[in-house]
Amino acid sequence: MAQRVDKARELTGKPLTLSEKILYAHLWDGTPTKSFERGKDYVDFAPDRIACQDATAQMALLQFMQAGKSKVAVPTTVHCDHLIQAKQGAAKDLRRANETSNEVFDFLGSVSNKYGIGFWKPGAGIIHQVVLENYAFPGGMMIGTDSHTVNAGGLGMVAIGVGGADAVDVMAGMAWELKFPKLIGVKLTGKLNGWTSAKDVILKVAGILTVKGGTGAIIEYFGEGAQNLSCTGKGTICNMGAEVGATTSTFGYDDSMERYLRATDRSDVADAANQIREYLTGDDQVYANPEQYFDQVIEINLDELQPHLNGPFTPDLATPVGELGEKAATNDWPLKVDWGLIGSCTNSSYEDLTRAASIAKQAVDKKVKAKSDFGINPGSEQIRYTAERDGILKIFEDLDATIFTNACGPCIGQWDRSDLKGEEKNTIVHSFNRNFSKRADGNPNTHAFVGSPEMVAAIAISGRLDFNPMTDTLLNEDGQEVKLDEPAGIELPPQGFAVEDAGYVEPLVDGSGVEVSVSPSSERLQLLTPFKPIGDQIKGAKLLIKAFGKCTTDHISMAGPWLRYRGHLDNISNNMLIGAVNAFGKKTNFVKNQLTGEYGGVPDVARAYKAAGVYSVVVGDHNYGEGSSREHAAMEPRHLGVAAVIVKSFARIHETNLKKQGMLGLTFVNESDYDLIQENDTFNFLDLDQFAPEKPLNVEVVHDDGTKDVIALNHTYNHSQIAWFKEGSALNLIKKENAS
Ligand code: MIC
Ligand code: SF4
Repeated sequence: MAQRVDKARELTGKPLTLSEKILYAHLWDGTPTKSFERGKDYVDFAPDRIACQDATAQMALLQFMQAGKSKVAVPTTVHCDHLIQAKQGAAKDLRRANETSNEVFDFLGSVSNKYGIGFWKPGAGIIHQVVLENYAFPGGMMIGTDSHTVNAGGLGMVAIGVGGADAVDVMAGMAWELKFPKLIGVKLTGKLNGWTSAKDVILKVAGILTVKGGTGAIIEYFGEGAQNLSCTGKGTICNMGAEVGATTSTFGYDDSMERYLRATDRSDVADAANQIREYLTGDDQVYANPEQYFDQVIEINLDELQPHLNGPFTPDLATPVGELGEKAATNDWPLKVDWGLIGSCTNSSYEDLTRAASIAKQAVDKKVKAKSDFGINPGSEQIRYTAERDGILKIFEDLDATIFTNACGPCIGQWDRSDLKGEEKNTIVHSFNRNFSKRADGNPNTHAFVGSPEMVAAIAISGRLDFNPMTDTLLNEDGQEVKLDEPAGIELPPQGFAVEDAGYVEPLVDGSGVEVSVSPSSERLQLLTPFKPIGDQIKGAKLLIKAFGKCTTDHISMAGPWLRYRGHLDNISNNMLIGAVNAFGKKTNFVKNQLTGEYGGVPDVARAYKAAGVYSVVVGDHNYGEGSSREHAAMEPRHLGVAAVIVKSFARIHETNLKKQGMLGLTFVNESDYDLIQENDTFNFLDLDQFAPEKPLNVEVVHDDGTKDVIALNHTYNHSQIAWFKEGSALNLIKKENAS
């Protein structure tokens, strides 16, 4: 690393940020030979490892199985965490998940065993906590098939969320390509105090940058304030960097990371890191004059930072606690809070649980009954076991909390919420990272607010969204007014972490004899058939839907109950865009079939076009495909005959996913052309046969009355990505290359 970084410093002729050091140290070609232009050059990288979770691993591994390799080329792990529904508590829920998803877990387990992939069983924990505890290391680069892979930035990595097809490249021993990111520096001064926590740093950053402000950039945190944060706190901040669209976020190696590495039984890694300490953080000159070296700089004083609650429906709507009463009244958000949920990959560390428990304990001691229901998802079996040993879980249980499995649970809609009958308007608070409409419980009228675990605990105890624990009192069972003291947490367990069975299964050294079988009649798994190239003559394509407003991957391919079909492309395609609002009529899952004039669900109309041999086109607004890494959001439209997705702007991972699947992801040169698109439009691509990098494409849009508009569309395809389009998908190209 030292040698490569020194070379990069020489070539760029300037001091380096940590992000640049890690990027230049992981070039596919080894020692750097030239400097790259940020935001412009496509660069081939060689990540150190890969992590996949059960909901995305199915498609990733189904693709990998077609790549013709006998083993993964770099260390890879699969984590079973998304498919476990929270309902009655850990023991029962886990048993049920093992029954209902047995086929999928077996598939993932045997594919892992066959191809040399480490397998973390259901109940072992949430991918990003497990990765932080076991695999992340300062100065490393990893990719993962989940947008919150970025969590590992808390241990000084460049860790990036990708679609399964990207992971397949690296598993198959090929380079991984990324446009060299821009750099946003966040200087943290001061020290967190009182009710403010690491979560509030990212809630604040989200308010400043908004859901697309980090697109194409790495966010690098530095300054004395950064050093004052715990390692898992840094993980929280990096994790939620996904919510501003950032490629990833990272922090320089420091004492907090060393403490964490030693506490998680990795003193060897800490010792190795200590030997090249200066290479694992940004150069002093960079942090002294950040404006000269970053594309954008934000400064946050932790001494003054206020606790926030962000929401509802979007993670960047930041409101300081204390101002929520007024805002809720103006916007008609229900003040009564029904649930407080603590957990998810962003906030389920030992420290998080102890800080929240310090609030819960006060409620018990001061005889305050919690007004909302409480649910807790520990981040890993190691955290759960240790927290149980240290009496922390007992505190929550004394407050009648339900301890759910060490898994994603309600964060991804795996939540059987029994307190609501229909689609009642209601409010919940949680320590998760995303709060898109319908995400936790499928109810479009659930107003979800994101806060720190300790703030979630306080709000849930009070049962009111406008409760401000810093100033307000609560009435206890004896009718006395009591106040909650500031939270107090424990960074790392004083007696060390402990665990009996962490839930890890080591793969066979030689897995060639392992049989992987997929039943042709399975409704959950389906072997993939290669996509046929779309070709360069797209004429007469019909508008499928013009999506109005926010269209995240949750809108395109909803999670919750649909997680069931993540390994079966045809079945999961029945959820395609059913959450997107049609700009014509403003309804969801109700679009016009131009061939019949009748209205129907989006997947049905798409299937009708496909059956008639007609391509279709999806049109969307800004930051289309925000959120998840799930490539189903690209594979479904591809499978159902969508040739092009034309939007004002894309979220990074989704745009790449579309390219990988051999379809067109294009943006309006003039954003206002979005307004020209009408319900009965037909699209004729005029110059797709001249598809070339940096050359806009032109499409003729024919309206119902026969009038036409020719619209210019930008794209970011480079030569190799155009080759994917021509072959029908990136996978088709890999197969072809491996066969020759
Ligand atoms: C999410 O938080 O949205 C998920 C579920 O973890 C996704 C992955 C998926 O859809 O499987 C993500 O963040 O990438
Ligand atoms: Fe799981 Fe939620 Fe984290 Fe996604 S954000 S990995 S669903 S805990």
